[in-house]
Amino acid sequence: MLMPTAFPHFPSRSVLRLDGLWDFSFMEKCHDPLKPDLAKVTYTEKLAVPGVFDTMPQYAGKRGTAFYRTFITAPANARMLLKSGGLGMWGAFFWDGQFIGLQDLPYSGMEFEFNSGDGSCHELVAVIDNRFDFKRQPLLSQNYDYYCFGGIFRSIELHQLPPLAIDRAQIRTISLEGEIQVKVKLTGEHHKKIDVTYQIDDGEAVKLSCSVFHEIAAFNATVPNPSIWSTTSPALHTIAITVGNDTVVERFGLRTIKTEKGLILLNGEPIKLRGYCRHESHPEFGPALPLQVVLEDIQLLKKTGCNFVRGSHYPQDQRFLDLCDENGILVWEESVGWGDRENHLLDPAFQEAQLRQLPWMVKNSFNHPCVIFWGFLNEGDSSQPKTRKIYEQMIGTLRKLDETRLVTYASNAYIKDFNFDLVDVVSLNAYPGWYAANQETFRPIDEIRPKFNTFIKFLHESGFDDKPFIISEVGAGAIYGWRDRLRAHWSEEYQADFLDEVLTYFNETPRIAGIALWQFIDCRTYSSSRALGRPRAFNNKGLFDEYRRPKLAFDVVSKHFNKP
Ligand code: ADA
Repeated sequence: MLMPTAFPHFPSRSVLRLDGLWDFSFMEKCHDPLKPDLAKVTYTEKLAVPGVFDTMPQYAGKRGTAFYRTFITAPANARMLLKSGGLGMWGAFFWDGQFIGLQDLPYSGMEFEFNSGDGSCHELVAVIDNRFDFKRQPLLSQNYDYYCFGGIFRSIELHQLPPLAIDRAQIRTISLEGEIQVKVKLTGEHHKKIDVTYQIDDGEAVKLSCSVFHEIAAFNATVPNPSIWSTTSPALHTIAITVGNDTVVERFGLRTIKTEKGLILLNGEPIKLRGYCRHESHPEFGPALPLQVVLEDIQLLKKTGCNFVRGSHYPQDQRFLDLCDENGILVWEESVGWGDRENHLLDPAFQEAQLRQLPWMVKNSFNHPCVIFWGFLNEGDSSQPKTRKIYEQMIGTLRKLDETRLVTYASNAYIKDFNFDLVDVVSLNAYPGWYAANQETFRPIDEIRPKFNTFIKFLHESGFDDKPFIISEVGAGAIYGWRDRLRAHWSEEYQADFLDEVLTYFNETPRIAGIALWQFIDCRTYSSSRALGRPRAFNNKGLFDEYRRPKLAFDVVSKHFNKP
């Protein structure tokens, strides 16, 4: 089989990739971006898709409504599917002036089906809004410690669908010896029984007749020459599935992920997770990273000996996950949420949007062997009993969508957290030695061990010894190039000393199953007065700066992470 480079791949369909230059117009005060008067928009220039407009010289830092337009040739009255990989902060699509889809979940890959209508030349407009407005966009807020960019972050594709089409196929590992379960989700016209043909890698094509239940055709199969996926040997397999005139090629890995007695087991073997939280961010491209930058990040991650990335704080770019699959990097993927307090957590619109993110995230990333954790609600108000219900709902939804992965959330409620009993893995964000509890402490680094030791004691006393514990954030800021003989806060020296202590402690403490240092690269953040605590309006706790230049701590972290 000719090997595609991106998955899922639909070789039998007509697929238009819409990346390129689109006509562009910007309006600061569009009253209702869901009902724009498109006839009145004058397109004055061209902008790149994918791309963000609010780092471009003319629109830098601006908030408002952007109109992106392109023209497409498509047959009349055809069944079409628009696949948009992710945008921000809010978007709506119009086809020949008619509304076809709302992409209101930032960073989530979403899909919209519609009919192409009359004629063959069509206008596609994406209306993108990057204004903070809780009513329109309850998932993002100006308080979040990362810049909320405006634009089309990831590729857009247009598929022409046959009357019976394959949505996705989910592959589950039943045994590491190569037994898999395949669930093919169908859309369109189908009978209760359908003929399916599949081929795994270069094996023989197999034909079978399958019952369809709730639009899903399920069957078991055996990988002819199975190889297990692991961090040291990330073997991948492909399966091509044909139903009617539609074929999908999915890539997967044979691996299991479980917990036992406080340990994380990959393929039945304990593994200690060593890595970073990573933002998809760049001063010029925002989250619309060129593939070269994504690849550069992968190479830097590997260079420091990391085997784990927490994809903070949103559903990930599929190209990054593909590369993690290929390079044996484990991933925690999470939905959007950041430090939301009780008033947000109890708000019905916020909750609805929170829950609606999960099926998209799971659908898009299900077949990536690299993804081992589903996460949500970073630093939500988990010490408030009233918020427990939304935690239960998020976890319940995730488990229902995917019983094969572990569920967790990053807590900063420390020993006051109310919801640890619900998760598979307890994850704690804490900044001892940086945001010092006692500002008079002469050596703040001395706060690190007691802080985590107290937490480990709390877990023991709460009866959570069986749950793995990972440090999901810890870090110290360092401004690239700022060197200081006194090794003070913000210097590269302080960060290097800090991470040396954190990782010495981590390596010595078997109770800690993993660590995600905050953070991999510096990322742009607040433009408000909150930036007073964020010099340069960047979160400067990266091991690399925003241009991926290593700080002093690079050697320290590499030394610890590369220890056998
Ligand atoms: C948090 C948060 C991160 C970042 C970090 C920090 O706990 O989850 O996004 O803001 O703190 O740098 O303080």
